[in-house]
Amino acid sequence: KIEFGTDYSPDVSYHFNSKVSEFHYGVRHPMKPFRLMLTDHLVSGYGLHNYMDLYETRAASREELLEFHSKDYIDFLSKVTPDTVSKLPRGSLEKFNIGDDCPIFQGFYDYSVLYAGASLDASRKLLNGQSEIAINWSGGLHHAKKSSPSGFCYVNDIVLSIINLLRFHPRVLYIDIDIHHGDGVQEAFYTTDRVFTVSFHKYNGEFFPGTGNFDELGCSEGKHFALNVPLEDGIDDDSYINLFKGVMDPLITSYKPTVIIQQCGADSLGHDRLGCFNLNIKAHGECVKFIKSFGIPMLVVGGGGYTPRNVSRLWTYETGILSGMILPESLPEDSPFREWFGPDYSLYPTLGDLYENKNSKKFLENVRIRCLERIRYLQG
Ligand code: VJV
Ligand code: CA
Ligand code: ZN
Repeated sequence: KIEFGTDYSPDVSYHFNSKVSEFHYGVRHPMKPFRLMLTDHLVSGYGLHNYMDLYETRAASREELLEFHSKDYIDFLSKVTPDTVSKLPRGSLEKFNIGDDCPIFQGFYDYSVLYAGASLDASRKLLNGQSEIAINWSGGLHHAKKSSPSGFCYVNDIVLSIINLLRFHPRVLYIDIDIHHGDGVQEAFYTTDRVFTVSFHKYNGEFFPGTGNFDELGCSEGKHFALNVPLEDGIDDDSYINLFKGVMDPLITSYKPTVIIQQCGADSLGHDRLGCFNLNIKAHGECVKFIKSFGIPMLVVGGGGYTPRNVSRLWTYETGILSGMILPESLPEDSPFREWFGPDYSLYPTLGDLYENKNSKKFLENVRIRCLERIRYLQG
């Protein structure tokens, strides 16, 4: 049933370790690593595993984490457990921002080094030319800082991979379509022109993490090498795609990145438990397809996404796009967890009908024009 597309790519690697999907942030916590298990079952149910190079990933080493994170912080992360966390001296939880968003759950360090190891493995495949596209759906944890966790993210696999790619790549482009601002990645490369960061996100000054206004554009050497695209609730497929292509096309043409990292947070889909956009799976996927069409080596990571059945549909659909395989709309019949996908059993059910679109045509046109003015600075 699965067919070769005209853009079938033989050099796609898929990096996963099913152990990451077995961790729990806590019963009512919105981040569910189990969504990665659902995704992997759909990907293999469609037979996509036969058209990619599969790698079971290993844990990132302490030395690799120290390329970005501070020694203090990694010492703390590697030692603290749910049993010891309650016995820590007052102030140390505050110091490291431990709380409801980033709980110390059983095995959280093993979980963190596994998703980071997968992104590092993926970046290595791109560096040595064995892959044109490398995929790690367990990565994309864009909020983690040098010395603190933030927004469900403990270590920043994206920053670590970019640091690795910078060993041989002169210009790295980071694209973030999670509904939240990619603050950790932006901050890490705010003063360099060798990494261009762009994030599309909901912004009103309050929505987590509170940053990502248009006026954050980088500083010193990095001035004009950060771009923020703040959006209102309820953006729909056509508005998002038009804006995304209208900005990314001139940006890629001017910046000429030698490698691209795309963060594909699924919380920008309609019906997400934390999000408030109206995107359908095909529209989100269209953004990935568009970036792929430039033919630049790509590292593709996951990120947010809090309605597990739709997260797994999206990342399966995008795995199809990236490998250049065409997937039938009806989900594989003999797949475990099939009951999660009823009553439609479709790869792309309608999701974009929940919120009123608060982004007027005028507002979006203004955002687009202001982005283009910024991009013009790149040509000097
Ligand atoms: O808005 C916040 C911060 C608070 C303080 C902590 N409380 C729990 C929530 C409000 C101000 N945090 C956000 C973090 C979003 C992280 C997104 C991560 C990504 O998608 O960009 C990348 C992976 C937030 N929004 C919703 C929640 N936290 C939330 C956290 C919970 C929860 C319900 C909602 C934590 C535990 C439990 N319920 C049981
Ligand atoms: Ca974003
Ligand atoms: Zn998010």
